[in-house]
Amino acid sequence: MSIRFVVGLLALAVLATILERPASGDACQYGHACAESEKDGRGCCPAPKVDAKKAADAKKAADAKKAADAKKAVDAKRAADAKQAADGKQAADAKQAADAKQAADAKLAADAKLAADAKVAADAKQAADAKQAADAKRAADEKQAADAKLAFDAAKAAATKPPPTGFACPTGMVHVPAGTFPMGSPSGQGGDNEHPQHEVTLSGFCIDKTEVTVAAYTRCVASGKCTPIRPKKDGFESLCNGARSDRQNHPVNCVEWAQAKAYCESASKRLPTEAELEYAARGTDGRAYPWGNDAPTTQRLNACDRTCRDLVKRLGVEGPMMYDGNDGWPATAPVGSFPVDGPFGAVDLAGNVAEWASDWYGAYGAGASTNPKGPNESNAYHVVRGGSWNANTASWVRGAHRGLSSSQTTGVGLRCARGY
Ligand SMILES: [Ca+2]
Ligand SMILES: [Ca+2]
Repeated sequence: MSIRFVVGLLALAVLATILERPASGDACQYGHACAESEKDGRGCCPAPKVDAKKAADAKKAADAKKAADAKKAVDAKRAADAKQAADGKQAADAKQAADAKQAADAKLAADAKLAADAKVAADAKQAADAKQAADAKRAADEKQAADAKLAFDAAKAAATKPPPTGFACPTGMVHVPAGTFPMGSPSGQGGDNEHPQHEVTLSGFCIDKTEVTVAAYTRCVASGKCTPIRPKKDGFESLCNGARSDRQNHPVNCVEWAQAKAYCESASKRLPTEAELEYAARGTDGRAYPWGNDAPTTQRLNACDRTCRDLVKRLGVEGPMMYDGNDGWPATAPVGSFPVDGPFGAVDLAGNVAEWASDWYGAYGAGASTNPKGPNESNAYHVVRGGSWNANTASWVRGAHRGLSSSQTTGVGLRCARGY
């Protein structure tokens, strides 16, 4: 017998020993309890019976959980994706809105700038246009003023040309040469209607040396060129000279303006203008009265002296006197009774009767003028100048004093003028 054989025999003997060793309870495969009758020879319970329903439920539960987990995961992913998408959309929208706002702001700013630029340009153009217009207006005004001055100077030169060689005024008239004088009164002097004092240039003219007499007017009536005086029944008609044979050399009074005008025209003359009457009374030196600046006296004119005051008082009118004395005449005096020449030789330009001017009465203009003729528009009044026998204040017989009347009075007569 060989060694190998012997060893083999020994191994088999060991193995047999192991297999024959008795089983013990703690070596059972399954740990659950079972009936004694079910135990095998080693006292071990058989394999437990499988509970198919429980397993199926468990599996189902496991499957459900797995499915739920999967769904949850899917949902979570979907929600995450949705959120991401929403966030992306929100961000995109925000960006889009921001871009739109930026674009709008940029457009707004650009528009505003454009508008501002346009306004600046428009303002600049407007200013330039206004300046151009102002310059043009100024230039036009200057030209107009220069032209007007040239025209005025030319008219003045033409108006003030000397009389023809050898010219003489008709009998009974005095020559008043062309000239320029300050018409009206300086500010602060004289009546309100004597302002503004303004420069007047007159052509030379002839003016009656005296007021028109009753005799002269009566001759005109006889010739058919004048109408008879019709005294108003005002209580003073006894002082109208026309019906009095003893007053043929007194000034005609109670004469209407239209009658005075007709009388002058009958003699190829005209009524003097207001400016001519003032110039004839004052000349160029601005004197207050025809004789100068001394106050009126009984020696210088026929005005309302004591006898005049008494006369009018008898007729129902009480008033002051111009001077306390007797100038010789309670009412009118024969023309030329006070031979105190005015600057050009006419007499009675202050007092006796005031005299109709051709002008309608109106306010003075401020500008210089040549041969002014008064307002173009008619009104109720014509100008009378010089004051009269019933003037009871020195102011009324000043050369600048402006009287006015709408009809005949005992204190208004006339004298005539003519040009050449
Ligand atoms: Ca008198
Ligand atoms: Ca007079």
